[in-house]
Amino acid sequence: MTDQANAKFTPRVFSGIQPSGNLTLGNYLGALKRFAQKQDEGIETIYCLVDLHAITVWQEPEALKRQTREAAAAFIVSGVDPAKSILFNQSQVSAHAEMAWLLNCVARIGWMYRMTQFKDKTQGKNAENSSLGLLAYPSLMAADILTYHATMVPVGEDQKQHLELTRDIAAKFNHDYGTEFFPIPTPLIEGAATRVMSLKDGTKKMSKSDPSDASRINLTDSADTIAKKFRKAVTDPEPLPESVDGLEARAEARNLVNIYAALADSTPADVIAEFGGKGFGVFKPALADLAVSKLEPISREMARLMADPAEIDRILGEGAARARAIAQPILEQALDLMGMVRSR
Ligand code: AQP
Repeated sequence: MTDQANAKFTPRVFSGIQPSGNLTLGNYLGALKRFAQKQDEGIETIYCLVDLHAITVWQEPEALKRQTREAAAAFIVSGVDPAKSILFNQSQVSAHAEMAWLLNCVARIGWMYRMTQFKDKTQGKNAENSSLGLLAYPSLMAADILTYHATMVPVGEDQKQHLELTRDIAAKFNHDYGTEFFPIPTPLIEGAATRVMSLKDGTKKMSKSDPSDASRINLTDSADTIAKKFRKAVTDPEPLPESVDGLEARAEARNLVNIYAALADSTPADVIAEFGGKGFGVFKPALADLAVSKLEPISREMARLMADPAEIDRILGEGAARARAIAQPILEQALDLMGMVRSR
């Protein structure tokens, strides 16, 4: 089935974030900010805190609860309105885990071993000793998306391979059961900051689980910390180039320019037009000021929402009930198609 065949499905956006730590500027620019934009385009939007994915690596239980509520607060502060979008945590809708099992029986083990995220996360360690869940992570992600018949998935560049796998799993299910039951979802990888890189190493993505806190901007960082982290960001000694092409071989400089462009809702060319020829002594403070002006209200508002965890839990519970109403009938149909007796 081609993407065109998705025409028979209601346009629907699904995406998720792992509550596996402090959300970063990468999560904000690559995902959260765009989630709110999609909602405001009037498309049906479903957003999920994927706590079942988070436990594929060890999570301290109390910390996981706090991080889940904090991530929910980050969604809301970034413009995801729980009255317009469905916002919930994955473990409250059991259809995700059930659909993941069905898809585990469709997907092939070799597909999982080929995933670069699995390779990255088990690098230097014994892959055999990682959780079975970490290997099956992409299959659960496919279940998240397909259980809602989502047609569009806004993600950062790092999730592209997992999205391709989701498409392969959907196509194999459709082929094996002679049906056009699942849409073939389209990844939406757009904007200047689809891959925000570490502030310490321009070849590594900014990640909430990086052992170095200095490598990332957390959404909960204070203004002083944000300014200090940008000041200390690794760069080369050259001034910024006069054209975007000059950023090609300069990963760290390119990263900071992309971050500036994404925060300012402009383009790298606009940033170069303003700062080309200037040194980092000028550019870094300007970037820090811009980042603080955008992120400080977010961290302040997140702290305010976190003061009322019961209200966050209520929002997530309400979102889960709405999500269940969509997911359960689709799961039932998938079970039926696969030959499971359904008592009515
Ligand atoms: N550095 C990034 N630049 C752009 N987008 C990013 N995303 C993550 N990091 C960047 C996007 O955020 C969404 C949620 O990602 P996730 O938290 O589910 O998992 P991840 O991609 O594995 O992010 P992390 O921060 O690296 O988490 P950990 O360290 O726990 O594995 C996705 O759309 C992702 O593309």
